[in-house]
Amino acid sequence: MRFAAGSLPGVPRRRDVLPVRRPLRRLTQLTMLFATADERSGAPIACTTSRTAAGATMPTAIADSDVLLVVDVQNDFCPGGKLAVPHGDEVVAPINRLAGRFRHVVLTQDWHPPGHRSFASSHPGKRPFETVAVDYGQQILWPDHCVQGTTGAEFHEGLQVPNAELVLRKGFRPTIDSYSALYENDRETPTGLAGYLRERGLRRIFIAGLAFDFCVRYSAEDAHREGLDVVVIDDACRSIDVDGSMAATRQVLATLGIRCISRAAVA
Ligand code: VGL
Ligand code: ZN
Repeated sequence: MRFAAGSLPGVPRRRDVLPVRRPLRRLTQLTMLFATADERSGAPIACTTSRTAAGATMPTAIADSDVLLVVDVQNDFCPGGKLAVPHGDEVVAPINRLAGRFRHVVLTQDWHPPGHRSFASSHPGKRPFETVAVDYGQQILWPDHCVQGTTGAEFHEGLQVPNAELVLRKGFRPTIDSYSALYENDRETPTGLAGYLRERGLRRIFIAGLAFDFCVRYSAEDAHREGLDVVVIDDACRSIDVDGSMAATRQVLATLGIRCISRAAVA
């Protein structure tokens, strides 16, 4: 099965997404082709970046009102883990370096109770990566992963982000999955992060981590919907790539005008 952009299983399509007015930039916005962050596919990621009239890529300077969101850099998403993302551990060192340059950093942690509804093992006769219909749409069934209190749910031991201000746990409600750091998969139940960012005056969010095509993607979409300026640092992400999910993610991000930039372009 292939999933159209905006209609991945586990997340219903929103009908109330309003276009957010982006500030007019003096730079020309061009859609560029970048090397993919996922070495399995070899396909390029279509990204939007900022270029000067002369054609030089403008680095994006980190400001005090920016936050780096580090998504789910946990053992179970790394090689050897229960839901290993290919090359997932390769994001650790780049994220450590990036995080030290941000004034504000938030970490997310996928944090499921045993027997979570998103686990294939909770659905007799179902196997991981099959889908089931749930209240909020189609849900991909995953191998048991990131179970609360287990080693698999811990951050990768190499992750060194001492300046992180908040660790946000998500996916702890037994019957609903939560890919996004802002809303659970019904796209209505808030995690509280949008309010936190708003109250703290953090208006631009850079996103890195695992997995590009699930938790990074939905965090980026929801942050954009909240009116935040969103930047995905694509070479500090890796993808699961289930049934075209990585291509669908590229398409959605490009359609929404969410910038994907490389680490090198973060000044
Ligand atoms: C994730 C699938 C299930 C992710 C979490 O972090 O992208 N994917 N739970
Ligand atoms: Zn999960």
